[in-house]
Amino acid sequence: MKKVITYGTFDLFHHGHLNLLKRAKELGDYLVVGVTTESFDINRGKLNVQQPLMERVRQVKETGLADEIIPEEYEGQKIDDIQKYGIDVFAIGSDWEGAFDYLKDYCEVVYINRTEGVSSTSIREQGQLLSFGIIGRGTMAGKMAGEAMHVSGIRQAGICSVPGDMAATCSLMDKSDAVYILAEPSRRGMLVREALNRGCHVMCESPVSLEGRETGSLYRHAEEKGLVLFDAVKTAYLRAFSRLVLLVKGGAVGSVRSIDATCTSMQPSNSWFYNKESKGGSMADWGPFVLLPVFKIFGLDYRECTFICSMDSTKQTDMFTQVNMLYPHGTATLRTGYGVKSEGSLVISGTKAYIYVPSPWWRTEYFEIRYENFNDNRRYFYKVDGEGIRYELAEFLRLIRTKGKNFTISSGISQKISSVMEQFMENKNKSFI
Ligand code: C2G
Repeated sequence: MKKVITYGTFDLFHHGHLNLLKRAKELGDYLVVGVTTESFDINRGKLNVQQPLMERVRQVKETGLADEIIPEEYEGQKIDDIQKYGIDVFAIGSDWEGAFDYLKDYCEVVYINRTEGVSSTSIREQGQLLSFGIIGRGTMAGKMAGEAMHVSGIRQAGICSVPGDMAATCSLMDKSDAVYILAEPSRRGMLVREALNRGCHVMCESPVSLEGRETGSLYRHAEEKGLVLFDAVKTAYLRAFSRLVLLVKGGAVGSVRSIDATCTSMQPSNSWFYNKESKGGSMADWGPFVLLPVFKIFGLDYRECTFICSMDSTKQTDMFTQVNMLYPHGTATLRTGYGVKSEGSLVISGTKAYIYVPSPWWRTEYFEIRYENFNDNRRYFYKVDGEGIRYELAEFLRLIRTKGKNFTISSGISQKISSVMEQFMENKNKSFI
């Protein structure tokens, strides 16, 4: 019996996929189809797959062409499968011409002519290409524009980089289905409201506003209008970070007693709003990042939150801030700084073990669970492509498409980040050094 194998994502199953499976089946007597898992697709940079694995498997099954369906989970699996299933022919579409010649050491490799004029990407984009405007300037605005190119389903509507030019800002909002807002912290709340009023979905740098109640009201406003308001703390959407949170919640380190997180850089990334009027500063920029693990792990009900702060006397903005938070069963020490050099690590200490995430933990690909006996230590790796912003962008698009709820950064977390900022700006429980 001649055994054939082929692989694919088979998202939004179309006649190109069907032709491919028919031709593959004709190459032998028995067809094995490998369907990619979500995590394998993310790893190879395919971020916009719309259907879950089991739905894609069902579609392949319904063709009646596959004798066996298996998940494709890791790089290098094809060689394992060829050996494990005794495969004679590996077949794949001609868009992969040459890419799998290395499998010729194991079986025959056939590239099947691709069906022209149809693809999952084109189906995804039909009539639902989201026009995306960027409001703000500085490194993140440029990075966002670059990363948007890696997420299919987005058409860039333009960038408005003149701070305070409301006419240009509103005209860009009117041309956009969704906007990314990276204005100075003091203007964000106002811009988010304007964008929502103009019917735009909004992705906003964190904090969304500098007042807890204002942020809460913006989320309610978005909900009433059927729009997505999305707090863009990109770390939350990195796989390493979300897996870390799941492990902690599952008890991997026991009960968590303390969280220590530090984010510092020598220069402010957006120096144009690093001044008193804009209310920028090390805490406004980095605060949401260091608060993220605390709110995800300890929850929102802290007992106390105090600040120790060092100010830049000319700009009258904070250069270094330490936040001390007290919870019923744990504590957090968070540090943010500009012009202060430190180890940008995250340590989560529990009763069984601790998690260590090396610098820069907010862009992490790697972390370790460390035990008393170092032989028990475990290491976790998750690749991050590009700037890592594409993952949050893909999630933003998914929420718009599915009208789903954001469990990664809920409106409650976003609102709490704003509340801490509000307390900080009002000099509540703040000492100066
Ligand atoms: N295909 C085709 N014609 C199209 C579209 C897709 O023949 N118009 C083929 C592809 O060449 C591939 C299969 O259908 O052989 C599945 O395509 P995708 O779902 O896009 O999967 P792909 O990303 O090509 O995954 O390990 C995964 C594989 O390497 C291929």
